[in-house]
Amino acid sequence: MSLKLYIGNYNYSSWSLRPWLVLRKAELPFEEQVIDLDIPGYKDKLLALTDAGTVPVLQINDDMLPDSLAISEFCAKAVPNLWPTDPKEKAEAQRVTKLMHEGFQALRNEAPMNLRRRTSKPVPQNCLDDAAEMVALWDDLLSRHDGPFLFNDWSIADAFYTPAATRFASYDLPRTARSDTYISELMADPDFQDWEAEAFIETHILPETDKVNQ
Ligand SMILES: N[C@@H](CCC(=O)N[C@@H](CS)C(=O)NCC(=O)O)C(=O)O
Repeated sequence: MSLKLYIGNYNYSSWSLRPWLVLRKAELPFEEQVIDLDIPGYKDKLLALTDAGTVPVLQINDDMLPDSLAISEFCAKAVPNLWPTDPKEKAEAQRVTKLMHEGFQALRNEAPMNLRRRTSKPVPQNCLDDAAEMVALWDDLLSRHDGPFLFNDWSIADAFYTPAATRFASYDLPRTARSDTYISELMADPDFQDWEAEAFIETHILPETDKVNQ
């Protein structure tokens, strides 16, 4: 089976980072190709891959699979233990992953992933509300597990919250000591650090994203 993951820019593409981490943890060999976002012609390139017109897209032999969660589920079918093995834990991990896939809109808009960014400028209240809701969710899960991850061992849920964790660091968002430890754990992950290293040498800039909260 040959796998190729089309991704957006390392510094900004939170949706791309998620399945990239899952593929790494699954130890599935894959090629990756960056498509520079927000430049003339970029949308045509995305639409040439799939009708979704977004990245990430996983090419599986000759088939194209868009969407971070669908790609992660594909990996979970191929490789066990990307979800918790206990059925109740798995259902809860899938629920909180879906929550991240569909929600926290204000946090996503007002504090977009921008790995090179470090600022302490105040963010709007709706963003703070999302951040507080996320911290409460993490604290609840971490209090019921031994850690260091949301469901003890690393799972797809942690992949989905990794880009969110970076936003707490980038925008200096309030968090509890327990959540701060979790954020540090995700950001110290060697696979995440490989991705972050690419973001630090990447030269493509998304000016609109860089302007958020300036
Ligand atoms: N629900 C999709 C969202 C993907 C998405 O919005 N990706 C962004 C990059 S992070 C994108 O392709 N943006 C380009 C555009 O919308 O024109 C997923 O989970 O993969």
